[in-house]
Amino acid sequence: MSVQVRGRGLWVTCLGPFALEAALRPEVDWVGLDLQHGALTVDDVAPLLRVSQAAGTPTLVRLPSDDRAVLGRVLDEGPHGVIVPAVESGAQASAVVAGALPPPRGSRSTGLGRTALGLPGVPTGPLVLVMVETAAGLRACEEIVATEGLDGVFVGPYDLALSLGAGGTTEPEVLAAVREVLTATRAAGGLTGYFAGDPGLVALLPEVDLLAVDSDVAALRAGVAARWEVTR
Ligand code: 3PY
Ligand code: MG
Repeated sequence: MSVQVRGRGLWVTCLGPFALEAALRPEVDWVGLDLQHGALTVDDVAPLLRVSQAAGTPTLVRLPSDDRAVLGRVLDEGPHGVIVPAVESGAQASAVVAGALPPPRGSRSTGLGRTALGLPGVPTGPLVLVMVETAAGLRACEEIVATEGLDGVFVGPYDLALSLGAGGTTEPEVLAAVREVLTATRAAGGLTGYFAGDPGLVALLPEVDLLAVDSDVAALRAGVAARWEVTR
């Protein structure tokens, strides 16, 4: 069973299961568990998936790197998809797909994990997404989006801005680069997405399939600030 994951997502970097349960309001369409930055580790994935899957909220996991051992471990837990950071060539994207899919499409090993239990709400056909977020990834964008078996591309505007030597994500050069990746991805039939973290950025970019609105930490701080402001 592969799944539809679309809409506005919450990027989770530090929440435990109870806090995630509290954060999963109806307007949160999907969750991104971030294993690259923040406080989560691979051991946090299964307890957090239990919460999000009980709530019926599709959940993607952003991996720390393209390490296929970690990729396999995370996929065994049954997320709705994975996002592999900083992919810079078609060959690297193909290797990610091969590591994510079992034979005959790939070479991922099988074993007893949550996916093997046939649990309701646990997908067996996860999405495979890669991130374009460097100048090299941008140059290789056409070959990356053409990768057989790849479901889409998620843009990292913050790393992309750093890699392009730009002052911030809303600089014209960065916006043009993000638009270029989104356009190429859509033309290849893939899912498009990016991490926003700034409503100003969302206003300047086209609509995408997967919009990571902001992180749990940012939402927590904004919530505290708003509550304290009204009692000033
Ligand atoms: C980036 O913008 O570089 C990201 O990876 C967002 O998560
Ligand atoms: Mg990044």
